[in-house]
Amino acid sequence: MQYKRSSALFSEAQQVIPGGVNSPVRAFKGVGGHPIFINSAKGAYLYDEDGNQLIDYINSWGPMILGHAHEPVVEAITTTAKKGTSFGTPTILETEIAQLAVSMVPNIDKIRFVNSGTEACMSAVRLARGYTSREKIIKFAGCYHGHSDSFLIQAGSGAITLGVPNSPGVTAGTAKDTLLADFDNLAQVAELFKNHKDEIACIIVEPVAGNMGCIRPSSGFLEGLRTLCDDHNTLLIFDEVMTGFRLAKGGAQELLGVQADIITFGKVIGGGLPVGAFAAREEIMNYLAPIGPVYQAGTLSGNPLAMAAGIAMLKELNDHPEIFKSIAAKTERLHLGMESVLKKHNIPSTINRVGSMISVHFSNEPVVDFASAAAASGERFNLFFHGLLAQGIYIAPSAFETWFISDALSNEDIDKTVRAVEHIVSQW
Ligand code: KE4
Repeated sequence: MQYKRSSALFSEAQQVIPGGVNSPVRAFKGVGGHPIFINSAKGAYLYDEDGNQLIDYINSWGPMILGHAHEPVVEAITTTAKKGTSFGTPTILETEIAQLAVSMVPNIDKIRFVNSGTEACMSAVRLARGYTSREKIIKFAGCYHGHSDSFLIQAGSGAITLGVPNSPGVTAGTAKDTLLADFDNLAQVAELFKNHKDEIACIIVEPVAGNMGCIRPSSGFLEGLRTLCDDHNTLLIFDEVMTGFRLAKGGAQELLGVQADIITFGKVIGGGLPVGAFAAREEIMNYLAPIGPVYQAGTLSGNPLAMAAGIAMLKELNDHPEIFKSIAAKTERLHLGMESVLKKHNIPSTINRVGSMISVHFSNEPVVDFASAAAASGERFNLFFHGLLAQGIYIAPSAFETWFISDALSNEDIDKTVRAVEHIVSQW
């Protein structure tokens, strides 16, 4: 396959957009080469500006769980758009999607809609700080909660010291209130509570990590966080921007059986339009303006066009819960197929999978946290990525991302992907 037009379009884009993209991971910096410009998409396939058809395993980084241009979602958007796209007033669509989300997700009474996962996580942390009157938060190395200052923090000298900024523009003042621990390491979290007694407003965690590849925590980790939070009157925030409405109707809380205090959403909940949300039991959510003291706002929050897309998406998932089993089975087929090929050719590799999230790591060691994810071979991943792209298969352009399976993928698409993997690794 050739991507000449994408290459030219990328040069043009870089003249007027920093790095030619509106989100860094799209620029292929991690894997080399240039990004692919997509013209349209339908079902499991992307159609790029060079006329190539690509099997899509990113699905806009999660939202397209039913495949691209899913008819009921498109219909909802086009019908609603004709009535106006945003009024800056309450609409019945907001109440409808809120009632639907509350009925699908355990342990929430109220939900506030925003415009991105970043906004949802940023607002959830402010709400936790306001509700507890505490300032510090705990996050985990390798977990990503969007680009709000409090999250762009890396471990200081030791893994559990005060955080330091990992981006210019983030101040030391902000960084000092973010504490870091290694994912899946309960002892480090207990140590942080010991060193910062009564200072910690919340722990924010991806209940299944998706930003260092896909990593399911060991059993007992999330339960341990729940206990530590209960013991210290700290709120537990599950960042379900990736896992919400993907791992199950009720997300990771339902699949893993652990309850958080605040849950954040994005991606699937918007049906492909810009929507984020955060939700909790009533006594916490009532701390939010206009009824409570914690301020949070947004011009386009809950706009009818995005709400209509989200309602169509959530209705499909709510009315057809068998979809979750279907996408998990497709992901298992992909996993077993790739695993048998990688083993046959003795390629040091490990595949992580939870539901319809999956990632391939070129390492003989299990990938259980950021350090083990980083220890895998980036060089082999880049060869793997470009080898698949050359055969019309589009996976995430970074070894630290997760693949997202859509229900539009057929067994033939999956088997073609496994054959393409064999074509690559048989030459290593
Ligand atoms: P957004 O602000 O990008 O909508 O959501 C931020 C976010 C929050 N929490 C989790 C667990 C997330 O994965 C994300 C965003 N995910 C990335 C993919 N790793 C989006 C892709 C991108 O940054 O372009």
